[in-house]
Amino acid sequence: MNPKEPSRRRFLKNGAALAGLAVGASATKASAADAPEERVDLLHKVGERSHFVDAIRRGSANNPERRLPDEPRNFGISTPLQDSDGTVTPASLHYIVSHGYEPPDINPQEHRLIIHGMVERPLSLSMDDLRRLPSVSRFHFIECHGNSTTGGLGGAARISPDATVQDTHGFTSCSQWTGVPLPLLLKEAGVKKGATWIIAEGADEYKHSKSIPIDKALDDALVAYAQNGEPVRPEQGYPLRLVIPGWQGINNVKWLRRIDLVDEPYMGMMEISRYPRLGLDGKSRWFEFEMGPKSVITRPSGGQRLPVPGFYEITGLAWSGGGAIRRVEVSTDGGATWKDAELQGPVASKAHTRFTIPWNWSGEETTIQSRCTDDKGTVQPTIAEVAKHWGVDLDYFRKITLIVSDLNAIQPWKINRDGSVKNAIF
Ligand SMILES: Nc1nc2c(c(=O)[nH]1)N[C@H]1C(S)=C(S)[C@@H](COP(=O)(O)O)O[C@H]1N2
Ligand SMILES: [Mo]
Repeated sequence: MNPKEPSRRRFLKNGAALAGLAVGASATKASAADAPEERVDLLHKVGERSHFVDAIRRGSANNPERRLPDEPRNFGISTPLQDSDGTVTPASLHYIVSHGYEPPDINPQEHRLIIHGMVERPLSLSMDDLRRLPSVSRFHFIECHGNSTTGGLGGAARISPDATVQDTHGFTSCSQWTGVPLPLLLKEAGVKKGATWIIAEGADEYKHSKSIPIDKALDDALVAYAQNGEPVRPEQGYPLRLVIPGWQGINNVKWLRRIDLVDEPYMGMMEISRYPRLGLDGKSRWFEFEMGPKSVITRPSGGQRLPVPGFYEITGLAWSGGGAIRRVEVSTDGGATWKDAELQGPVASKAHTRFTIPWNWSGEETTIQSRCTDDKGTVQPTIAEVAKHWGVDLDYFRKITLIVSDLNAIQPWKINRDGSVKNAIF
């Protein structure tokens, strides 16, 4: 180290290193050595995380007024993004939106994917059939378009000053998905002239279905049987799910059992009841698909506390349905100036992208935020810019109780003098 430039290499000042050590040393809990023999044998077969790790998914309560009569539980369950590193979400922490239903218990030996409708050769494929076909593995985020919106998912928690990044942005996760490209399957079936939509249907209790334009199905859609190197988890659609990269989460049909080729959208229950975006003019926007560029700082973020002034790495995630993330800028002075963050490679298209930037916190009150730009050159807007674009005032976002879908506004976090971090979206 060059002694003339000590600050460039010495990050931890003001005793932060020792404070951190003290926390680790005080934690004493049972260790694996105490475990009975059978448990050790089991752990050798299938591992589990350390019992010191406490990151958990959280349920977001349904708005009782909008709850369907037979919807039993939480509308959605969110990912603890504040505890995330890198870009892959552990399957056990992937967010869940199953509209309150539990996953069906599907025997893969009996499961079939049927492709029919406007095709030359209808197909009925077993899981073994699918595994014999050429496969691809791709990193893609899935995101409910109610994520990071006001109203709807997260509800009041999303706009509360005490919101965590799990409350504000926990309805997105990213996995490496492995499976068969849907264009390959559709070619096998032979798409008939005039087929313009596919209707994908799941095997869940209410038979989730979604209308998807055939051009997207023939572009980069994927029929996935694996997630992060293991079979897709039950909550994510075991044994088979559709992955529609970069589009609203609702399109990624889980427990996929049927693809019907048709010449018009079918107006499935969820796509017409819950998911259209209601404007102030009383008109609904239907069939919006692509998720816009979005980024959020995950550390430091809402609910966390900076113990002392000094060095911190600011880190977060950026993603876009429009392609790869090209740039992330971070402001640590309330939006007055912006600096380019570093993107941790490799940067995948339509996938979470990790960004980092070094920061020295002076101990003064300030606001930190990130904004991203995607391949198409689209820049993430502020909430004021979104309001202007939609022709609404900011009160609209505060008062709305329905899902305001596709809100990709910049997320500011306020740092108080005592080091506490608060949601500063308003
Ligand atoms: N079969 C089925 N597929 C479904 C759903 C569902 O309820 N049933 N929910 C959709 C919605 S709205 C979202 S946001 C994503 C959530 O995927 P995840 O639960 O794996 O995170 O799945 C979609 N696919
Ligand atoms: Mo969703």
